[in-house]
Amino acid sequence: MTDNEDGIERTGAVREKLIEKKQDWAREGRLLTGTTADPARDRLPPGQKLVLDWPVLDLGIQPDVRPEKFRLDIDGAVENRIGMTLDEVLALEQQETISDMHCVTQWSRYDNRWKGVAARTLIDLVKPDPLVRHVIFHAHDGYTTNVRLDQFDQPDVFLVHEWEGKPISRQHGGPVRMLIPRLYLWKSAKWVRRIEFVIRDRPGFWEVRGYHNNADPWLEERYS
Ligand SMILES: Nc1nc2c(c(=O)[nH]1)N[C@H]1C(S)=C(S)[C@@H](COP(=O)(O)O)O[C@H]1N2
Ligand SMILES: [Mo]
Repeated sequence: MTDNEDGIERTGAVREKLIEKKQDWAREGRLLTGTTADPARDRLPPGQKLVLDWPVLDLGIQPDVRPEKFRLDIDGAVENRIGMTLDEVLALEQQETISDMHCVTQWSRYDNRWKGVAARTLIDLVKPDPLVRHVIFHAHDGYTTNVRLDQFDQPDVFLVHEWEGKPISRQHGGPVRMLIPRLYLWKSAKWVRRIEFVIRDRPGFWEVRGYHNNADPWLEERYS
């Protein structure tokens, strides 16, 4: 158990062996079928298998983000930098969305019902500089991931806090995580603590370890 200056407890340890194995897979191009699919016609992206449960994947550390300790900073190259408590996030306009999830380790899960704040609502709040092209997500376990601004600014992208009518559990990144359903799930940061708008791209945890920068499951962009 570790506890640091943000007062958030973390249990577990970074699973170095697992991270190395996934890095090897990326180097070898494991799981690649070499095909693409058309999201207008096919629901399951190439090489994916449908699951009914919801697997848990992370680096091995699960932060215990108590609701009263939750803070979300949205900053970088923006007109209004903001910091919000959980109550302040919940006071923003809430929307429901249903989406599929696709993980690079080959599982897909259909029809997940979420509740949260649309990416557009966040963008309107902070007003990114016109030069901003990318968004970096920082999480409480030290995880980071990056997407292009145009991938973030989509109607199905949300900061979510409910799944199937219940608060998102700690193991799935609660109280609040990102949801970017049209990209492989590693782009959806659990335990998000900071959303940073940037002019120049900066690859995240998996992106520097051989995963694709763009991560479109329909184009099977698993590895770079
Ligand atoms: N903070 C954080 N977010 C993360 C990860 C992580 O290790 N830490 N793993 C990513 C990966 S690789 C996947 S597949 C999904 C898994 O989300 P789940 O555990 O809710 O299925 O979270 C993504 N977001
Ligand atoms: Mo993943």
